[in-house]
Amino acid sequence: KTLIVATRNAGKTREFKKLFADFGYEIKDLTDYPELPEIEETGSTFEENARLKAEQISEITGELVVGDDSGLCVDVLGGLPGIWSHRFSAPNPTDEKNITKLLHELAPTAITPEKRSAHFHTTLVAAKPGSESLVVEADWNGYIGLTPKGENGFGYDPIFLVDAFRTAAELSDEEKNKVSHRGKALQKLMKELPAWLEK
Ligand code: ITT
Repeated sequence: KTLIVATRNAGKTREFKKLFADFGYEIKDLTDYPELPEIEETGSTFEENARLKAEQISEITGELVVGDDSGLCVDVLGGLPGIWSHRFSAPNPTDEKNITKLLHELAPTAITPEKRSAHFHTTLVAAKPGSESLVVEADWNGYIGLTPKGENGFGYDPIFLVDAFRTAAELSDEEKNKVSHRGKALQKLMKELPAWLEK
């Protein structure tokens, strides 16, 4: 059984593979299908973008596909970068440039962590041909640190403080998956998937 994760983000795929390890699916992502077109993320919500990725790839391939749209929402920035998280430092975004831009935008806010509260969000959409998609979502609350720390994870993990001492990039994949937005959303998905697949 194959499950395609509609992503080109290697960090996401690694977390999916760990969590789905015991579920009996072979996990592929879009790097395994170079012939597939680039899906434009034209939605204005996480769910719309996750749907675009999952439903278009499922329609083309005829396979079971999961789309993940996720991002970091910073309270003092009114929820930004949010759905723009990947493209925050456009035109040529990298994780490092995104982090630098976010820390720069937060520089005028007071140093107390409460003022730098934030959450990661993930919406997952599972799609298969000929049926209504399945949608689950989850959040992970934390604070934005003052400097990047840690080598694990991806994206904004080095500045996402999960407690007073550690960033998300200082957690192992296993530790992160137990508590993260994606880990929690994937646990919900795995719970609901068997009944939905029967439909
Ligand atoms: P795909 O669309 O190919 O899946 P993407 O990276 O563009 O890859 P998104 O549009 O969902 O995916 O953007 C998500 C961005 O949010 C991602 O690039 C990171 O910058 C950030 N992000 C999401 N989950 C994260 C996590 O667990 N840790 C750190 N940053 C995360």
